[in-house]
Amino acid sequence: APETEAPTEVPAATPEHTRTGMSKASLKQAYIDNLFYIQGRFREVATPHDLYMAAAFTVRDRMLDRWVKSAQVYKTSHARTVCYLSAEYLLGPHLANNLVNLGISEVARRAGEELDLDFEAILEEEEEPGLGNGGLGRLAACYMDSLATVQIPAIGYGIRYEFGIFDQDIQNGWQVERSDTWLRNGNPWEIPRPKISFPVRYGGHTEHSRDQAGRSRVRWVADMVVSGVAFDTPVLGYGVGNVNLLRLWKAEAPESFDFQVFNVGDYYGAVHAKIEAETISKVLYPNDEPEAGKELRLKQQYFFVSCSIQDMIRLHLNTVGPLETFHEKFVAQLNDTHPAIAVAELMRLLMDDHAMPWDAAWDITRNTFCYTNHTLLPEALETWSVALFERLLPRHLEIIYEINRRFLDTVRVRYLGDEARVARMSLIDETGGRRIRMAHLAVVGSRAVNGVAALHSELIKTTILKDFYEMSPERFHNVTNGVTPRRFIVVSNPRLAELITEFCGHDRWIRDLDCLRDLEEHAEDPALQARWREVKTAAKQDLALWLSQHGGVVLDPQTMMFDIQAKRMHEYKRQHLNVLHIIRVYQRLKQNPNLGMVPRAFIFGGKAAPGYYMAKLMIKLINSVAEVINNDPQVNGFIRVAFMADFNVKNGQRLYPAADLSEQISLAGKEASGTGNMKFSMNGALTVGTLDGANIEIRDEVGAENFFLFGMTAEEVRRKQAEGYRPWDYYHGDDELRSDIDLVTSGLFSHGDTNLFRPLADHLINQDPFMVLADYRAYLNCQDRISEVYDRPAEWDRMSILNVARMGKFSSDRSIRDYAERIWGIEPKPIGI
Ligand code: OX2
Repeated sequence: APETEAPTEVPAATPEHTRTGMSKASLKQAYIDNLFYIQGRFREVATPHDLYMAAAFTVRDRMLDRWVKSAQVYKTSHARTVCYLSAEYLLGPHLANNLVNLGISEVARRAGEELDLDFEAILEEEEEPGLGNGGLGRLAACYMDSLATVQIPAIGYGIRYEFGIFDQDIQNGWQVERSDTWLRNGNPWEIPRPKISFPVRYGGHTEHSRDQAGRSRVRWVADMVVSGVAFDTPVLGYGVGNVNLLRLWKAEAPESFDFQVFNVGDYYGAVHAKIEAETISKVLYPNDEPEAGKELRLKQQYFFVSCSIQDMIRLHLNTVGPLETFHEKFVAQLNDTHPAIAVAELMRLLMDDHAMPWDAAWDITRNTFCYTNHTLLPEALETWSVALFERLLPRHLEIIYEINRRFLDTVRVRYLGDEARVARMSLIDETGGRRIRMAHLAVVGSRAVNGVAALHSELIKTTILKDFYEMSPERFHNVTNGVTPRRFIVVSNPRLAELITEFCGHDRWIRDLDCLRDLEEHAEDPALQARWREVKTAAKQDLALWLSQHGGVVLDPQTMMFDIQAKRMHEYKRQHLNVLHIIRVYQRLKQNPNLGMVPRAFIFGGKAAPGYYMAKLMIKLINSVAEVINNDPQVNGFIRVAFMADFNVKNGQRLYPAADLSEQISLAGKEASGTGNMKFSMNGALTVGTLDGANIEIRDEVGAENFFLFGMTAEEVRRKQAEGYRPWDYYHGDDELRSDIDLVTSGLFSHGDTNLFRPLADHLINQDPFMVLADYRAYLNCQDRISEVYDRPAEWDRMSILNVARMGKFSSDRSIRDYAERIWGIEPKPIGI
């Protein structure tokens, strides 16, 4: 195509230029070419999806250009590499993020305009890969972004679920799940690697023998084989040449297996085997915390772990050589216990396939793995029945027994006669049915263990892993979680990003978030405050418009404070505490319609695990309260309630910029870290929160005076529980609380049905495991304070600016640097552009 652009543009484009060039002209030409050669379309007949695909391929080509260079440098320099093992990656839409990281958002937008494309519509067309449930999966995605940005060679290993987290509809106030079909229209970001595939075996038995040298050898004769095939997604760092790899495994029936069955004429048997194999990577388990305990889930865990470890061994043999140095080439981070079977799998591969003696294999294994714990909730700690293990992974069970035998001997020597301790620390829980404690396997098999926020890491040491901490305290660490400012500021809140850049005088903050401190000196500047407010109001307008178009709730962005709680639905996160506050305000307004109050929009978003009855009832309650309040003309000028259906990454990006107030109200000691708290605060929301998880550190950073704190501390919670917590005392001792709970069951919110919400109310009054009633009064008082401050805009804006200015610590870049320096011992490998 002839160049008609300004002289700074590349001259007459060669094919190479248009394929990877960053100028507007190259982008335009590449876009047209991709539409034609990949989608087989020209502009006039292209569907919106064709237009999106062409954009995605245009961006992908530019990433692949850098990817190849990264791979070459990593390979020839034998770079030490992090392997992040995670059953979940909650990636969110790729296109806008990749444009930002490539640094071509603006020029691409202009190219789009000149081609007469609707840029926003193209971005909207993307189906996000929702290969995770919530915080844990999103953390893995943030870490992939930061690993590339801080230039650490890394591979993310996981599962290419055909169906990710379900889509949530709200029907008649209830959650209805729809299957997520993100792959239906093809995924332009992944590259299938049919030649990178590994067999994964299940079942059967083991045969023990001795080789000629008299060493014992084990053969595992399995009775099922599936094949794991790699699908690679490039992950580009922001403003750097480094591209890392996200390698997700898809389960297929191995060809040879098919043929075997074919040869004996069992055609249907072969088809059945194929279906059974493919089932393994079919669907993501939709639980956030509680453990699923399903056989297919264990199959999934072993499936992706085995493929990943086999792949690491292959890479090592191809590049470095002898397996004795495996742990010098790789460090493998276990994202919770879901991949903990990796400890036994690496042992098995080193010993059985590579003839390594136990001690050498154990040395390598122990020096390869590190383990991150994400929860203290007892119901979320994974255990697998020994019987299931024996049936599915007989060889691994033997290895686990042997690890345990050797480990418990060291415990016995260290703590003479303390058999109770031995039983507590065992990898096998012998109380009740025999079960394998995956957290213990992960700890024993790892060089380092970490929690995800300061409080959480302390609690690990005093509760669930106390014995292990006492035995080897030097292996316990804290790495406070972080989130990527690229996706959660630059992509989702471009107006704020621009304003920050203007007042900081630079955009270095995007890769060095501590630079946001440069905003502090402007916190009281009326000029910044006015602009700050404009940006917030504009984001609220966007959200209000979107909500009115999706679900029909009308909110006033000019007058109303946007008070948002968006996260998985769970009793420990206490969405019902928020609802009790709404009901209190409602009752106050009904009693005194002339009550002068700051108008508020209470906005919720979050999915409930399909089998979690109480969480689903909370969704129904929120929607029922919304229906009554939003239709009551006496109050709906002051308060409105909205439930945003299908909270996912894309919808989260609409919420975070628009929040004035962020609800982080879990019972102290229950939320390991939380990361939504960081996303809101980075976008200028003030937090109402307990001293839980990363809230504590957020408050330390932004200053206690810029954070709305309420509620018991973890220590007070522990004491109250030990004394015997009696929620009914609170219920009977506080007239307003009683009246709010009674209103829930009065039938007002349920068209006269006094039974619908009874289980929820009864549970609060009688059990209240997450102490909603104990924190109720403190929460209300705090909320009243919040309304007062919101009435003083200059003060609120100042606090909001300071929150953003002091969020540097919560960049996932900082988390990754912490891991790299303190846990992995790994250096950046910079690759220029
Ligand atoms: C979540 C934790 O609940 C949350 O507090 C934390 O911020 C997040 O992980 C990332 O560390 N499943 N999800 C979590 O833990 C588990 C288990």
